[in-house]
Amino acid sequence: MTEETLFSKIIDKTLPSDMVYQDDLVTAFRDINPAAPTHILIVPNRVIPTVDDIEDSDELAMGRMLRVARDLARQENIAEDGYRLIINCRDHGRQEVPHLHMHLVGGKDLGFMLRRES
Ligand code: DGP
Repeated sequence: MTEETLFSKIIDKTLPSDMVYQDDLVTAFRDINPAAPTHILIVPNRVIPTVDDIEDSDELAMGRMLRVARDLARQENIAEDGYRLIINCRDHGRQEVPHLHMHLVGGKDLGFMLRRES
């Protein structure tokens, strides 16, 4: 049996969320602690802990995540101004929830992505 995660409970609706999209492969819901006016998490329905755990057979779901991000950005009216898609991986990436997820963040100027080392 696949291990349950916080996000798999949101996917199967055991836990409540502000869900904005769901299909056979992916689910999207608003982040509980938004960093911008639009902050949506797009997750595969299958529990994939990190990017490093993606299998070849997940390719369709990974593509679906991007397609859904494009559509949700349009729905949220942030597509024209632009937005950022972020996937954190493990400790150095500061991944908190061990169920792969893509942040769709926008609705304001997000500044530079990372501080340069020099
Ligand atoms: P990351 O650091 O990339 O693992 O981001 C995890 C995100 O998950 C963080 O922005 C907050 C969000 N989050 C954590 N718990 C919940 C929850 O119970 N519901 C929702 N909607 N979002 C959550």
